[in-house]
Amino acid sequence: MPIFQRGVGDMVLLEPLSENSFIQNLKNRFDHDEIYTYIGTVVISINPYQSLPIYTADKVEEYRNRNFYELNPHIYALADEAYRSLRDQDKDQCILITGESGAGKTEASKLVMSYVAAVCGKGQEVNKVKEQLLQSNPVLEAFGNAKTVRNDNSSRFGKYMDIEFDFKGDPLGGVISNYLLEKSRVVKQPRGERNFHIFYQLLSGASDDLLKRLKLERDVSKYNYLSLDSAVVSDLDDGANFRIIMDAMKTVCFMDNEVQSVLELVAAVMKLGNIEFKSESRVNGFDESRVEDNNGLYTHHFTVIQEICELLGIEQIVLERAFSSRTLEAKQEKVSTTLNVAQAYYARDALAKNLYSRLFSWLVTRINESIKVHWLFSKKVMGVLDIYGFEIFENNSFEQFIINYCNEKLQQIFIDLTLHEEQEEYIREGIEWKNIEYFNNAVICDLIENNNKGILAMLDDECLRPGTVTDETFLDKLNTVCAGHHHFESRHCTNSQFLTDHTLPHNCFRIQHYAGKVLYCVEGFVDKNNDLLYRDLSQAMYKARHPLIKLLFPEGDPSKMNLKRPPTAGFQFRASVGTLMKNLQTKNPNYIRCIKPNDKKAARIFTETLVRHQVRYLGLMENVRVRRAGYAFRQLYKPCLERYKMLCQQTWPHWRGPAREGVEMLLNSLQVPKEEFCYGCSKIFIRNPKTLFALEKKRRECLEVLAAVIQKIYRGWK
Ligand code: AD9
Ligand code: MG
Repeated sequence: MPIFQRGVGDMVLLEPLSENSFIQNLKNRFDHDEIYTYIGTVVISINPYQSLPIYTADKVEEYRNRNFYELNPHIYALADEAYRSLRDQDKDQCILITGESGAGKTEASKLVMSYVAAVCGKGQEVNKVKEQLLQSNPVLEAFGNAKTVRNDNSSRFGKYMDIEFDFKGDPLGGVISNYLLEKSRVVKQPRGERNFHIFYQLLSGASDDLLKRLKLERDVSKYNYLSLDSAVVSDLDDGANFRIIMDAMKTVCFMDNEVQSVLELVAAVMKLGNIEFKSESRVNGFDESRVEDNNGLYTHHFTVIQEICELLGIEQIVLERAFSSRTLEAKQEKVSTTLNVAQAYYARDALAKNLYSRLFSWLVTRINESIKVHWLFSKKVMGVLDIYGFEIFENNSFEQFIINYCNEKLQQIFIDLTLHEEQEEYIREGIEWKNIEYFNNAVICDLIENNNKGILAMLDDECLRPGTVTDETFLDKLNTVCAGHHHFESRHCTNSQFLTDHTLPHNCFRIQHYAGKVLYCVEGFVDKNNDLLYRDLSQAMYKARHPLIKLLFPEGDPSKMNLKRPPTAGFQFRASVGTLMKNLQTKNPNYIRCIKPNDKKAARIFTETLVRHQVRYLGLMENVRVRRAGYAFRQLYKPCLERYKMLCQQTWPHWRGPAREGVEMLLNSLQVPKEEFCYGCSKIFIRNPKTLFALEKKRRECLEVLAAVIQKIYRGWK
């Protein structure tokens, strides 16, 4: 097999092509620290789990303004190509980064951003914009990332960032959209995982004085919401990162008082976990919850609830009342019912989750204010999408369901644009084509998002239905409606024999995702989808004197009482993913497919079975087959002729006939072998990237000669 020492850079050129040779090629390259490999214009990136000297300023210079296939495969080549087509051809771009948790998506997105920042315009104003765009990353990572068993810096929210440029290609600013933060993490973390980074960073990096102002103690073990077993992550320096984040917030133009407000809320969330409740018997026989009068953490003269109320500017009695009773509104009548201890803990956790996730959304809004483009002139856009990767844990809940649904949608867009669309184009252009089979995951997307019978729609139906609604009634419904769907399995599917798996636990259903089977436990689905916060709590928050917290709970405003139920979490997510997909489809896509080489987060280990699995589900073999059977490059006749007409006497400077004939004349005169190209109805198709590269090289040489001639004439005139 002619695999060169460092493997073949573009899988399209791999001979012979098989799954084994494909993986061998990846391994061969990975062993030589070549972590990037192409499939045509798609970049495969394998996480090296070590810092490689391939992102230096010299490397940036090397890739700058160079043809995509000219140099060794690199993420910079993709970034450069995307940036240049945006700048020179006025095409909006999007960078789609996919891969499972820990595969390197977030790092890849930062590399693309830093490359673009390095090669685009300079100047004081432009540099400020660049700094702000780049520095938004550490801020959002501190609040939205956490250590999981898969990744020490796992994104627990989805992020899409539009970077906007002027006609010269200078950055003007941007807009960030965030997708559903995994807020359940605030109050509970799976074994071996941590809460969001900011909690640990604050405790470790804040000065004694700041901690005192926030009524905090440095010791992580003092806080119930912070997991202890993995509080220290070997590669993370929480203290140093805290200072980096504080600086980054300054760069993104947070005022000192805003930073202080944010930290006060973080402290309050942390302390909420320490409120305990006890049961108090009432005359009517009911038990009512009371806040336990325990000692505050910092000064032993205060109770925790006192400290929280001081931090947030809330009257203690108001918050205490909201933890022991709730007001129900029925037919314009207000009825107050008491909360028992379990309900009080539920209310406490709901408040902590809501406070934190709303704070996170506020941070995104606040950053957007800073990086917003103020002038209304035509702009070009590069979107960078970095979401949470596909996840299979021991226990998978609503969050994994949402995350994996998002990944299905991205896989769908990849299939649509690279496999389906590619084959359709050949047919449209009248080019002879043999169809290549691939798995289309549209059927799984439909199982989840179908308006009537989709899992999310049924969950909403359950949540909105009057009567007793539980996770079990939801599962019953799934068992009836989804029975018979080839990607759905459960223990009690009705009207289906062959998909009833008696080995499955009672409270679970299983989905055969494109990337593997995932068993979801329905526990908490209804609750998390409902995402309800007792009105008494939102009203208590709205009454707070704290400037930020008031903003976060607008529904607590009694004058704007809205009895309409807010949309469910699932509904909102489905809608925002739908909008995102539509947005992506209007842009020219650039793909980075990230692969995780091992499960140990370790350098130099390439676990073949793991990589094989990813290669399969990412559809990379189909991708390379379509690409090979087809043509690497295509362009409408007219722009193609315009670009290369100088290479042929008959077409230069003007070609008077139809563009297609001009291109024919051009390719014939350059003696490009016949099997290298094919004439479609409106486009020329070129098979091998090397052919295109040769054309580009000739064009460059020609331009140099022309430039020299012009200079000579100019000098002659002088
Ligand atoms: V998740 O879906 O958010 O859980 P990601 O985003 O795919 O996941 P991430 O980019 O966070 O993974 O990468 C995980 C870790 O791998 C990083 O923290 C780095 O330590 C390591 N990594 C990833 N890419 C590179 C790289 N190009 N060079 C060096 C890398 N290290
Ligand atoms: Mg990530």
